[in-house]
Amino acid sequence: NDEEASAREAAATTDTGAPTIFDKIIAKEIPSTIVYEDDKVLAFRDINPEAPVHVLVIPKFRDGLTQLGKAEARHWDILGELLYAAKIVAEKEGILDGFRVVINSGPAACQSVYHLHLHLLGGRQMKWPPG
Ligand code: IU
Repeated sequence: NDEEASAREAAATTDTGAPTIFDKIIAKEIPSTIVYEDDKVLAFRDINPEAPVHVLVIPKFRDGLTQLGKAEARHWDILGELLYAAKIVAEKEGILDGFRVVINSGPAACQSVYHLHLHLLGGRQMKWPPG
């Protein structure tokens, strides 16, 4: 079915370390709906939202951090910044009563863009477990 096909397609994307479309979004060469920005972090609305609020929170500097599975100790600060930015966005979006943060890391998790990003999802009742 369609869902399985898109999961396979996503899983087929590989981590080459090459620049991604998110670099163009950071550079504002591609438009996005930005909901939060500071010197280290950018948060923008997902083009294919899975919930009323679906925001991607990404580091502005990738520094080898294509996926969480490649994190090193030097990334501690940015990892904390991303999570805290998610809370700031959740507050701005009015979903502090309940929201979900997801990081897909690697093909088995269907990561499709190899620039670390955190999904902030909310605005509806979330289900558990995820697929
Ligand atoms: P994933 O965790 O790598 O699967 O998530 C990538 C997300 O990036 C996915 O939800 C896409 O809808 C989203 N996205 C986007 O918002 N803008 C884009 O130009 C592209 C993907 I390509």
